[in-house]
Amino acid sequence: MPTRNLVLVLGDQLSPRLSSLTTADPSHDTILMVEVEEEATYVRHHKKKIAFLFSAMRHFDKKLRSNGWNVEYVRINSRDNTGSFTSEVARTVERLKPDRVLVTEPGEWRVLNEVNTWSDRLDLPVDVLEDDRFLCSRTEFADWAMDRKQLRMEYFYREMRRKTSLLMDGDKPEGGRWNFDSENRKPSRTDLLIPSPAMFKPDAITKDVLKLVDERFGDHFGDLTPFWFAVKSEQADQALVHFLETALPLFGDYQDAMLKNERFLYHSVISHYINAGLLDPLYVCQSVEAAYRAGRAPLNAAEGFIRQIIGWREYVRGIYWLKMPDYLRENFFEAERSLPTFYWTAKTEMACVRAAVTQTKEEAYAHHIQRLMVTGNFAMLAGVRPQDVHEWYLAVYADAYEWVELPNTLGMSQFADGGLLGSKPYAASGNYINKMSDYCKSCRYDVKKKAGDDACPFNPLYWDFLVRNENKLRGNPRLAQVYRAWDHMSQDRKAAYLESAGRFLGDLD
Ligand code: FAD
Ligand code: DLZ
Ligand code: SF4
Repeated sequence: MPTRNLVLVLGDQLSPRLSSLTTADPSHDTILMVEVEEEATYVRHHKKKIAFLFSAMRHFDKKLRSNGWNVEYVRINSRDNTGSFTSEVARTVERLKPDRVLVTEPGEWRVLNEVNTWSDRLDLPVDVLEDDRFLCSRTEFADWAMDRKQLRMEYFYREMRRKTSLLMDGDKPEGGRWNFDSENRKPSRTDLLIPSPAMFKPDAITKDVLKLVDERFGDHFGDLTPFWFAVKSEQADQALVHFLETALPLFGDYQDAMLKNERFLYHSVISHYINAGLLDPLYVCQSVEAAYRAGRAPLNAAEGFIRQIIGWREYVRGIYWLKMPDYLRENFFEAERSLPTFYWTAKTEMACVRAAVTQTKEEAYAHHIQRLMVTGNFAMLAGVRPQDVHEWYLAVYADAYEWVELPNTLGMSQFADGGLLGSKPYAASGNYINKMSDYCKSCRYDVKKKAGDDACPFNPLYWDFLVRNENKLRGNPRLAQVYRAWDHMSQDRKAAYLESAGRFLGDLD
């Protein structure tokens, strides 16, 4: 039967309720899924991330077929594979001669830009449908942002609570407050019983993919095995249930904590499932609310978790589409240092950075505070070019797509947008890391020392960063106290800080 619509389903669109799939008709339309070199290498993604996506795509293909869809699935090692979305769509159009191409809008500006050229190139209508897996559409966010001087997440989040009715008590927030974050900053404790995320054994499809990724992308960063990610929605559901039962109750309390021997703490480790389409974000939040209503989790945990998804996740996506493509070039501090090699090798004496990079290499995962306050904080203090930092984060995490990674990295962690996302840079000395983790106990540096060869590098770098960027930051009211502290410091102390920082940065080069 001739194909009426050719429906392109991308690797992060593995959801049965995807707008392109609900618009299409299995009796007339053909689905196209392609594993392409260009997507795996435009940044050299972590091996585990490529394996996760290819395996999840292959499982989704199987499910679509069993539901009666006609699927054209092009494997990465297929002889005819031309290596990019554009060339593969063109090749399939040539062969199947559909009336039109349907695609749910891609998550990345880069890909959407490409898709927008297809109608002319192929001489065919190309329909780009809204991605309604997000709760806030791009236009809705743009309307919210219009005429606002400051785009603060907290106010956006309240709108999303009202819109979704999550944790609402009539028109009031459940528990009388919108935000319970003040209860969510407990430091780490080593005497807690900490669960681990649900882990799954690779099946035959995944084993094939692991072999393939090893052969083809063996020189990319990261360990391929042990591989324990869910690769189909039923498993991702199990991972969610496991989180609700074992970790959610303490998620809030220890959200900002870090422990040397606990990589996941009470985090859900489901962002890569949500972002690829294996879990629906609203369903996840409703499940968390149900756990709270049933008395299985406290309000500070449920609210803190739901805020991450309907607040931060939706908000950063809104910012991304509002500000792209210029956002990619932002560099408020004019930072120009290249990313230090230890971001790839973990060969550094800083125990906190070593732990975060080692874990990233082994798991393609680090939790939020490691990303923000360890690797992100260090890069900003050291003056690394934000675009280098962005490419690293995009490549190394299994959950990374530009729409979510870029605002988090460039905006939240590097302050490269000059304060669109946050009212002050997330800059911190070793004291913060020491308070929230047990890393410093086994570090060769001394977190209490302010300057000198043994001093924790975060200490002098913190002041060096503030002094280096004084003209851009002194006017920030949230930093007034910090600059006052600098002003009151003795000349000797100031010189010791700056000299230590200079020596450390010189050695970095
Ligand atoms: P949990 O701590 O259990 O949080 C629950 C869920 O909330 C997550 O699964 C995620 O879906 C959502 N969430 C939490 N924080 C954020 C946030 N700031 N932005 C968007 N969603 C959030 N998240 C990504 O999904 N992809 C990225 O590429 C990414 N890059 C980041 C880069 C930097 C520099 C920073 C500071 C943060 C980044 N984040 C990113 C946000 C956050 O670190 C991850 O979502 C989180 O660590 C994923 O682990 P988890 O599933 O255990 O999350
Ligand atoms: C990240 C990724 C990788 C590594 N490979 C593929 C692929 O081969 N085929 C595919 O459809 N998608 C892949 N992806 C996800 C895409 O990069 C993602 O869909 C776009 O960036 C749009 O968000
Ligand atoms: Fe990190 Fe400094 Fe602590 Fe070492 S002493 S772990 S470098 S914060």
